[in-house]
Amino acid sequence: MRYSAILILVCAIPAVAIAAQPISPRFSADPSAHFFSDKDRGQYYVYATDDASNSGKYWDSTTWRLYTSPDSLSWTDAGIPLSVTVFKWARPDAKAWAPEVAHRNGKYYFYAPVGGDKIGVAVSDRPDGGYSDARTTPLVDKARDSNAGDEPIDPAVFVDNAGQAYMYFGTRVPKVVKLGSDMTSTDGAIKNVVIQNMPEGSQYGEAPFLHEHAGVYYFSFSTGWPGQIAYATGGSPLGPFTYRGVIIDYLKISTNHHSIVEHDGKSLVFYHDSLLPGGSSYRRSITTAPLEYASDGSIRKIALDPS
Ligand code: FUB
Repeated sequence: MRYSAILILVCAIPAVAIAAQPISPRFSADPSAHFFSDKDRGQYYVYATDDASNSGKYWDSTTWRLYTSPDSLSWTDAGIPLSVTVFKWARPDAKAWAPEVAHRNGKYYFYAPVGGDKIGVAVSDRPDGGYSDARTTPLVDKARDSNAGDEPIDPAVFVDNAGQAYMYFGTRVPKVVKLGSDMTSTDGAIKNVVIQNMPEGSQYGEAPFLHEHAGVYYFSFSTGWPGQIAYATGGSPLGPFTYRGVIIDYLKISTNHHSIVEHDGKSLVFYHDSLLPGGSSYRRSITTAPLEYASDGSIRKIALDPS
């Protein structure tokens, strides 16, 4: 199914004001956005939690969803790239939450939070399906790994210029662990991410994300339930990071979750809201907006559609 997202730029100073349209008429959330230059054509890929197949009362879907686009404007629903049944160690009714995918070594690695207490990793030769469990055990397991935190969910993977991969995850206390070059093993201990100068009353909640821009590492995250998407910057992927501000303000739903992709000089933030008819905290929809930096490296806050 093809679907056009129309972004109307209203004003760019000091905030980016947009009237946003969901990228798909299907309820989905927790976008993990990428531009993969696979074979002869590059495309945007957005991996998502599938809110259309949950009960409507909780995030209890057991499959993930994928959307693709050649230009970030016209989107195709590419179906189910993976379901929890790929992992034999998981209960078949385990909830499938915010996914992440990384492209390396000519393969695609799908980081899958399963059941709220484990993160699995699956591998495929292609980005849109064919994934199989890359291990026979979870990559992170609350019951097995010390310092995995209360809820090892919301993985986000970043690979630095030296080829070192890092995985961020967790609720309430942000976590980071180095990945081996195989992308399917951890390398060393799970550490807490330190965010300095958090404003009074604000805190880390969930949905961590790391990207690099102009030599600076940006650690962004949701501040809770409901949450803002806030960000902090630092000189190393391991932190510490210093709080800088808000990218996306509170939504009318209980969660906020985003990712950032830079391609061809264009920076986009993807997040979920409840813009579709029938939308709610459990019936979310994915939208996107341009991400802009000021000359001091700060990120301009997205002005949300007031409707
Ligand atoms: O979709 C389920 C959960 O809601 C995600 O893991 C969180 O980030 C929040 O968006």
